[in-house]
Amino acid sequence: MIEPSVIGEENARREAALRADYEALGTRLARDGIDIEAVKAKVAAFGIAVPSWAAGTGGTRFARFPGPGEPRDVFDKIDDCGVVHQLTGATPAISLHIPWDRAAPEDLLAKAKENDLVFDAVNSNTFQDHADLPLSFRYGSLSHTDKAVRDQAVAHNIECIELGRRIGSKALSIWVGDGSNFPGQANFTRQLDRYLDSAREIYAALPDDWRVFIEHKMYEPAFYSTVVQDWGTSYLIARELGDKAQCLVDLGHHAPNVNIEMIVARLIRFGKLAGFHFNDSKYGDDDLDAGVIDPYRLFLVFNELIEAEGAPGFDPACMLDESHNVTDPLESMMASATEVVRAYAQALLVDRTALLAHQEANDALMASETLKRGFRTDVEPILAQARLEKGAAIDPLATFRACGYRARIGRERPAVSGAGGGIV
Ligand code: LRH
Ligand code: MN
Repeated sequence: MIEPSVIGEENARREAALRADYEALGTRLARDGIDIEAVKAKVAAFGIAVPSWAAGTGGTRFARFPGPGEPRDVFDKIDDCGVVHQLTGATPAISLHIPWDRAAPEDLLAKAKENDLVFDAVNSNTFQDHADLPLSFRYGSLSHTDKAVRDQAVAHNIECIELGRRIGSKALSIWVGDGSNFPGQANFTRQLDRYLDSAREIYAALPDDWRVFIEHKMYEPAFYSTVVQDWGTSYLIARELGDKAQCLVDLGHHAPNVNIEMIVARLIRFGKLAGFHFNDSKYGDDDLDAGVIDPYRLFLVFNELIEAEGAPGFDPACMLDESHNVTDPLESMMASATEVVRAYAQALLVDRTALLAHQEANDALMASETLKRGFRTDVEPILAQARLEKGAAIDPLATFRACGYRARIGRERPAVSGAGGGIV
């Protein structure tokens, strides 16, 4: 963790300016009939989960360029994610990936407690071969033609549920890369039915209070067809499995220009929205920092979430899923978490009564302007005030750079080479 006095010193230098900005924004919002304290309270209560696998430098199939202080193991990753939460106050949970993060549950719990973190969904991994598993997932996993490989993949997912149960997780997140690269290589229907058979076995192993998240993705690593390729397939699978199965939306898993906020509205309407892997993208599954390419899209997703707040069973899991190839991974996670909270805060400011009236009156421009008014509002004083009141940093990035954490772990942890490519 970071020395609290360092955060105190950095905050002390910024508090007067923040107070002035917060008061000015409060006055402006009050003119719109909005109580800034009420918005701040909701922002303060909002938290997202960070992915353990994004604590280290990410890569592409071409290369990975690790920096100083790369995490050596899951415990370093939890320490690093602890710092992100300490400075942003907005990332109280960490999502693990197995087998990358396999460790004794009691050790994981102790390290998480040390960092004031809890565990969110557990991610299974049947898109890589495991050193301790005899069969290969080269031609798929849950949908593989060979029952023995499917059984191996099912057993791995059940192992993830067991570990997750012992560390307090309440969800299993399943993304499989299963698909094909050649027309004719796979029978689409037989392949999906094999996937469904496997998924039913996993579903049957879920504790009563758990959920299973089905994550769709258009392509990669398969480049012709993907078994769980789009939200429609994911929805059909979740409906086939049962009430504990829902659909996870990774923002980068769609073709460019797909209307993701409408997919979100559909999944909410039918009670099947599991939650999100937030990131941003311009072309493919770029896993860029949330809000860096299209912050308005992120805002529009949150606009749908606010519309649905209070709906029965509506409990979307908000997580980041990114690959930080050219930035300090912790700085990127802090900036991304802040952009997600910013989109939430801006969506809270939308005058929903006016919006509905404009929609019902087909006043397209005023409906758009009503949304934009929320998006155009600089909510930074609310975010910073919420952080300050939580003992976090008014300016997380500046405080991170001032505290010397990167240099410290750079000294403590051995340098690693960037052998080969790969996302982690
Ligand atoms: C697949 C994915 C999935 C994770 C992986 C690290 O692209 O989004 O959520 O398992 O990234
Ligand atoms: Mn994802």
